[in-house]
Amino acid sequence: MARPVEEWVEEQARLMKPDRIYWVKGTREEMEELIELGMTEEKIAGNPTFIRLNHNEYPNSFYHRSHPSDVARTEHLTYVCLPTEEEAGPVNNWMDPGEAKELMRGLFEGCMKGRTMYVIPFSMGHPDSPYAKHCIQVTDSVYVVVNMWIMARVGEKTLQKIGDSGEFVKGIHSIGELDPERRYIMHFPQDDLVMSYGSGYGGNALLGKKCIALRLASYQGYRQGWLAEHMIVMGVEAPDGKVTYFLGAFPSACGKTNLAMLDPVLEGYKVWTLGDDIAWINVGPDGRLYAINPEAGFFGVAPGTSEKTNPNMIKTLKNDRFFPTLFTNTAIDSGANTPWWEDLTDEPPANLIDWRGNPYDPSSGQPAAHPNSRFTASIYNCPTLSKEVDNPQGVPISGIIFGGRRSTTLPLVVESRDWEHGVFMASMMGSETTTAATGKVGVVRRDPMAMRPFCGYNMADYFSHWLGMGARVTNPPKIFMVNWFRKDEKGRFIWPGFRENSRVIKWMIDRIEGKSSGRETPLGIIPEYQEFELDGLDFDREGFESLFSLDPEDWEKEAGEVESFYEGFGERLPGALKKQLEILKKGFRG
Ligand code: GTP
Ligand code: SPV
Ligand code: MN
Repeated sequence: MARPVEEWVEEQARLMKPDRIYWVKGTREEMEELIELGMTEEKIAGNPTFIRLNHNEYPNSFYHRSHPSDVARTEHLTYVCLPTEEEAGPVNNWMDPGEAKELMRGLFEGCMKGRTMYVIPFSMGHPDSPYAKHCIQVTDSVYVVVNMWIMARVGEKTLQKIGDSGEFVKGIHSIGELDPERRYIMHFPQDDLVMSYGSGYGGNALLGKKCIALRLASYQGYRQGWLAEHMIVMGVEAPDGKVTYFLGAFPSACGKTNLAMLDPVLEGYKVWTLGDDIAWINVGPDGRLYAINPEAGFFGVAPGTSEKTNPNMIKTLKNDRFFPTLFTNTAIDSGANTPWWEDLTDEPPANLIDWRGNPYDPSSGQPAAHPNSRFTASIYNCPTLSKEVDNPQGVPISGIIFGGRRSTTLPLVVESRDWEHGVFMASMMGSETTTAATGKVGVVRRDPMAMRPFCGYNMADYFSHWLGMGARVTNPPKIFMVNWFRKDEKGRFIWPGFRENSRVIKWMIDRIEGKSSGRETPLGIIPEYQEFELDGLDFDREGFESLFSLDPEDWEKEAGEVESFYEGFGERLPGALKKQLEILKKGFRG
């Protein structure tokens, strides 16, 4: 057994003083026992941790209601603790590592008295992948243990991999009092360490996810020459049987999960799912970019998911192969004892219980499910799972898609002229904020590569790293930018989106294969009307153009906003990006 792990765990136990230490083995029977415990003894804000749902409709599914003040990531309480503020950069919160550790030790001191400390050994990435990271998280939340079991590869294999090396990523977590005033998510990239206190929710508490697989890993990738990204991984099979692999970065709650398991409307096309949130990208032996999904499950946004928008996710949620599936902060249809959320069905069922546990009043104007309510489901339950999902080397990438949520300004799709231009486009990405994080919703903020909340070091250095990766790969993937969210004057989405997005993907594949020519604009290359598959959709030429119009005034404003965002990075910002911004401005001035 891995002695260095035991010593580290003992040290945490001396600090947090749990009544018991429980080493998670990672078996199904164990999860059944923990869920049972969560239904009987373990409580969150007075509620049982788990409630059994209707297993005829949703096999193996359980419901969880989190503390009402703990329903999303809290970016203002999330810190990157590198030695200097400059290294963390202007878009991260920073605290001196020594000071932060002292603060956290104060909070952790004795916090597990009367409770059990669960020790979760898990690997991010298939344990046999050369790119996998072996990790240990301690936590006092049964909910976190069960989620981690679905989301990561939990079990003794991780302990074997760590062995006596002492090399493992460390996560210390306690839900504490679930008090927003005593809540911090602290990252120590140089120590491969995360300390998280006061939240039991999602990215704040399932430390394998955003904390380890993105913030710590992005810093490691910067040091070691690879990338950790907020991206989906998917294969798209064309009618000729050829599979093209894509990465896709979209900010939180902006369509990654939907795209990752798209059911194409186009005859003969098929999407194969590899991941819906995180990708680790390495240069392979042949000089191409290869990606793995370090996770093993989906922690997906429930509202908006339906048979119409994402039939493959509905199948995933009803699949009984991998135990269990969890629903957090959705509503409950009390008649059927099934989860319900907005747009699951056209009409809400009668007798809903809302996400807070109260009878739902449809006339309240409030949603019944929390807008950031989520499900946790195994990727192995997904009907479109790629057979390459456990390939330790990953899959070779031909296209990278960056997407934002913009009512105006950005076209449906645009292709970059080359790698440098693509990195520039991704670096200036703006997107309207969503409920995935606390704070104001619907305001445009710069979210470069959809990584603003997840980059574990100075974003200017991150841009340099991206630029440098292009030079290291032979045959770099084509880079595209998309926007499914453009609206007309009446505020309606112009593009039907969801399954129809396969039309955009088809154009990308045609571009990768050199089968369509596109048209140059100051922003990049957009499709010609006649080369874009619109059969079966009600779009005439004018309608099509309204998806692609580039308004010079909008772009002058946009360029101004990018410029001031860039200014925040001072001298650290790569000159190539400033140069690209000047080219863009000149292009629109005509
Ligand atoms: P995280 O898990 O938070 O990282 O986000 P995600 O990007 O995986 O989010 P998800 O795919 O679940 O996005 C959900 C939101 O995007 C819902 O509000 C959907 O309605 C919306 N959405 C997804 N695809 C489309 C689309 O093609 N068109 C429109 N209009 N909305 C879409
Ligand atoms: C996101 O917010 O981007 C998520 C959900 O994927 S969470 O795990 O809570 O970060
Ligand atoms: Mn995400």
